[in-house]
Amino acid sequence: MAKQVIKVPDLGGADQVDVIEITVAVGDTVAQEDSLIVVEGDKASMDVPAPVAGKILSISVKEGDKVSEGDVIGEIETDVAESPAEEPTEAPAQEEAAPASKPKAEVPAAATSAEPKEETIQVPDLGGADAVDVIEISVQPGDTVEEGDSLIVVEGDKASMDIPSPSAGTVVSIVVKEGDKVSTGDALGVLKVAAKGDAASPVGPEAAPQVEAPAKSTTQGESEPVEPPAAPQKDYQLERDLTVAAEVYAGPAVRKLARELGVTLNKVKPTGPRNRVSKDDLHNYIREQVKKAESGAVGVGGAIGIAKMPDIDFSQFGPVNVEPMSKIHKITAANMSRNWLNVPHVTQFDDADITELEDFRKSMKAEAEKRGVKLTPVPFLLKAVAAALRAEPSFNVSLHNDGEHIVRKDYVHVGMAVDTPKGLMVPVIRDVDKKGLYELAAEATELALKARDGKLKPNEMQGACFTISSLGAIGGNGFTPIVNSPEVGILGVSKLAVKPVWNGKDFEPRQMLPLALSYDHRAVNGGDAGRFMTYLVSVLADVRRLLL
Ligand code: CAO
Repeated sequence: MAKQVIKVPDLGGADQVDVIEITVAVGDTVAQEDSLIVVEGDKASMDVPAPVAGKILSISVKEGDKVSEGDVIGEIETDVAESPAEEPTEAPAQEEAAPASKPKAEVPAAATSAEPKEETIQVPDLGGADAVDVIEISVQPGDTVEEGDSLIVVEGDKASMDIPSPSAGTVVSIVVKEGDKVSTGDALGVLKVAAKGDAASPVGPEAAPQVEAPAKSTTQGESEPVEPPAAPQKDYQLERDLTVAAEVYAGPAVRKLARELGVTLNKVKPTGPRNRVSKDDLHNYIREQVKKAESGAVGVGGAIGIAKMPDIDFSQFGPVNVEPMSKIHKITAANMSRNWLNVPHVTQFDDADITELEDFRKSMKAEAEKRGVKLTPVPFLLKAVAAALRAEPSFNVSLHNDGEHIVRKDYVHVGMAVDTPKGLMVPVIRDVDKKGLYELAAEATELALKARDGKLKPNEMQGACFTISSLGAIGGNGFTPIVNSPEVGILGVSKLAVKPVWNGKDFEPRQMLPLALSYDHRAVNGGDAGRFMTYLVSVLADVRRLLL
């Protein structure tokens, strides 16, 4: 057994390519040349294969990272005992593994004429790969191309790559078609090279860049830097799209275009050979989507299109005054639509018997006032919700945006909806489970005041696991609150009412607090919610349970 560091192989001069897929997990056993990760640059995507057979000990990169040749991507335990002195990171297998990444330093057959000149376009050095498939023809005769524009896309066993135009000019002819097999040096077509004042760019295998193809050779020998993709902010949606898209057959140019247009490739109907998505497929997809959106059609059996609301001139019905919405109101409206449309809501109702809680609260009111705090039902609700989140940890979760993971939280921060003149604000009380009732009452009052004065800081409105929305002081006997996603649930509290409750012998007047629990049914099931609500109601019915 020997441990071997796995490094990124020669990328043909490309630098800082994106890791778009991790194809193995720690503990996986792989054969030599099995794909470990997939990287993608401006013009090509390629697998980074296992240099040897063995067991994956670690993977030190993640999707979205940028890597360059020689970067460590993980460790593998090989079956073969190696000499300790041997540094095995540049295993020979890598050479084969990156077939398209070995540029040859051949001298270009440079054209030096200043006149426009027709030149044969040849397949560049494919790094030893032979008879690769032509999977896409990106240009047609008459097209004007810039140096570096993709002419055709080829695909071998381990990588697909664009064959870029060696010079700026006009495509005279393309002599290959999709499905053909080509090798280094094969003629692809003829290019009329634009006149240049200086020596023209080389034409032929030597000139073409390899995997990443950044080397738009200039006379100074500069290479143009690989165009960095959009700044990789932490965007779960993008990560998920990349993961899904990585499972689709498409050339690098198509992938790049899809990324720019925000299209998830697996939604596009492929028409190319081997179910490959072409640029035309992508354009057709976008055209269809635009048509659907414009017609306002409601989709059947697939994505739901939402019919646009008609513009109505209300003044035709009577006098009106049209006012601008506050910024908070606009943000709230956008968030409500987003949450309402994205989160499959279920709302469960119950009444908590808070007769004893109310007796206790009222008996403590004077003492609380001496301490400068107002003891309303809200601090009790905060404390009870925190206890329920701890007692039912399956409810203290969020659905990860990738739709494949559940985030379990070991903290209990609770949001509290506050009605302000400018709109709804939701300050967050942190570590509610660790705070006493007076402390919670003081904090709730302070945050509500800050919210009404517009003085909440952004970090005072972030990080809640759950929200309480209390309309108890206003009225009503029930409402269905909207989950403040990515939180898992929200408790709508209505006005306390004295109701007759059967105690087994008689109807007894009890102070009943109507509760409505809305939750994200993707993240939790009805059973979790039922247990959460039952526990919550039992704690509110007997606050001594909070001490247990
Ligand atoms: N039933 C009956 N009375 C209640 C009650 C309930 N469920 N909850 C509170 N009350 C009483 C309080 O005890 C208090 O009475 P006293 O003054 O006699 O003690 C009175 O109503 C007013 O309470 P409050 O509003 O000062 O304080 P609170 O702790 O109940 O609420 C806060 C604080 C910030 C939650 C509240 O002021 C608020 O803004 N609520 C609106 C939230 C909202 O808009 N939700 C909807 C969101 S979705 O659109």
